[in-house]
Amino acid sequence: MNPLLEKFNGLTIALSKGRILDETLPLLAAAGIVPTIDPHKSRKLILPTQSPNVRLLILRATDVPTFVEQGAADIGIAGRDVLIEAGSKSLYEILDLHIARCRLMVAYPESFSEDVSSTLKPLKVATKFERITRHYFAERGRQVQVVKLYGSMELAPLVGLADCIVDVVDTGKTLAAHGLRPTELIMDVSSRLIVNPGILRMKWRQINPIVEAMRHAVKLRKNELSKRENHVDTAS
Ligand code: PRT
Ligand code: MG
Repeated sequence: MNPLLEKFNGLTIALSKGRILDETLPLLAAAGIVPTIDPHKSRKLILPTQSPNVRLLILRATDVPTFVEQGAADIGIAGRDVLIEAGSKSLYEILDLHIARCRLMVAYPESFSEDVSSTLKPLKVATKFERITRHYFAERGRQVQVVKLYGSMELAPLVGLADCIVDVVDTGKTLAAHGLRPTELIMDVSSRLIVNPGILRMKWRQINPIVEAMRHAVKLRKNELSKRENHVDTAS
């Protein structure tokens, strides 16, 4: 039998590959969870750790809520943008990790004229955050036509596919490089540790020490960062 199909009785943690992963690994290490295979070098999607009772799943960010909700993973880490877009009512956000911070914003081409936005015609918005976008504009009484994309949103206004975009912004360089200006903040985003409440009750003794160790590591990291910021302030 394929050993990967054998039942695993320990703790399974769903991680987002990509940019969140680098900042996640030190926080996990602080909780004593260290993969025995380098996730950046391996093609494996299930990674063992130094603890035989803990394994990691390396997933596409948008799939993390599904794995945790369905109980295929016990806990998970994903951006707030992804979690709110998933809209799951059965996930519990247990800790803000303060990593992979960014903002979800509406961005228009620099040449976009206000007159167009004030017409009764629906605003065409390109985004992968379909639910959040509909909710945001509906709350403001603005009719929209959402163009669902899976990436490179900034291209849409340049080729006439949309009037504006809703996307995650960090430095703003990607938007600027495409002549787009972020104008409206929808939400601040950071990555969160999520659990399935039923599993949290069942596996409390395993999960709680990990959460507390990560909480402590997040606090230390925040203190370290603000010390550095203060140092830059006083030096300048
Ligand atoms: O790429 P893929 O489609 O597989 O998945 P993904 O885009 O969801 O994964 P990934 O790894 O790109 O992002 C995962 C999570 O990281 C997001 O859900 C956010 O919570 C968080 N995050 C933090 C970001 C950024 N910062 C960010 N800058 N996600 C994406 N970006 C993009 C941004 O949209 C822009 O296109 O990075 C580009 C550069 O940003 P600027 O503003 O610094 O130029
Ligand atoms: Mg991406």
